[in-house]
Amino acid sequence: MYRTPTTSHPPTTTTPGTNFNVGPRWGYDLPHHQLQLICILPCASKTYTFVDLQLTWTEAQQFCRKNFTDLVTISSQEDISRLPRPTNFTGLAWIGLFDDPASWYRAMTADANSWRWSATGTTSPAAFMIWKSTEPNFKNAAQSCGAHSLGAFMDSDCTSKFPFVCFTGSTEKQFFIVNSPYSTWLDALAHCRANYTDLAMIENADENQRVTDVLTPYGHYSYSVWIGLYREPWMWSDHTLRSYTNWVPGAPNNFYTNEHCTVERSTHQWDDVNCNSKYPFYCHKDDARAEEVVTEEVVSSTALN
Ligand SMILES: [Ca+2]
Ligand SMILES: [Ca+2]
Repeated sequence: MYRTPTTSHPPTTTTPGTNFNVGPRWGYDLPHHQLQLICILPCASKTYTFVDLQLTWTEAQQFCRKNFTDLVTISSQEDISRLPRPTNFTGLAWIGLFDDPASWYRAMTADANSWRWSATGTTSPAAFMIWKSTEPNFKNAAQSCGAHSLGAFMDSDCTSKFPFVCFTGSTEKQFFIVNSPYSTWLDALAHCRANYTDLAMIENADENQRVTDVLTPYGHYSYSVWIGLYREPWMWSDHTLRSYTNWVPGAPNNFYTNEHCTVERSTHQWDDVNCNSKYPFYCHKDDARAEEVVTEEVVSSTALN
């Protein structure tokens, strides 16, 4: 069952690139990871702890989960103002934001930062993917839209302008190349939804071949064309997405092509770095969760008496 085009949620109002939100904004069912962001009163309060140990991001995550609740999650400037950075500490410190390649590198998983098809807003049950040899590489931390080139997938900057492939049908898809105008991924999506079903959704080798075939007569076989693959890079350690960010200008940039974890600088601004670097870190403890445990213990002791 594919979505039907909607006029109440125009897709072109969003800034493409990192943190754009294709799913619920345009009429899909709300993903489970966003349901977790809904705050039911009373909201959980958190306490923050600075841990002065030099650990990798994953080691820090394990430490926080064992001794607190998790690596810190930041949703607002107010959260930042509560971080207990030591006054004499000017170095880098891990926060809970990361872009785990295990979630998206040649994989289509249920994680919030993994690949989706625009037609459904979800991963494909078949999880079919066929990547070019050096892709996906999340170059410059700017490539979160999927293109098709030489019969295989690649990730590209969503603001690049390419021809694109739309489709109609569900059980038997038909694919159509749109040559003009070359469009950003979001504009291509809008065009496909207005005139066809959606951007091309490729779920098996046969469909991949048929997409390749529709490009060949138009001379675009060796060029990149947009397809309906996209993802929302970066998620928090608890696997949620948050709209608030506080990147330092120029970040994230995936400068060394292996920068998938986030540190806080002394200015409280964020940068993406190699997850295997070792830094101190912030943990948070969910106080409401602690109170729930206390409540359960009280009930248990009462029952025993
Ligand atoms: Ca790429
Ligand atoms: Ca960086």
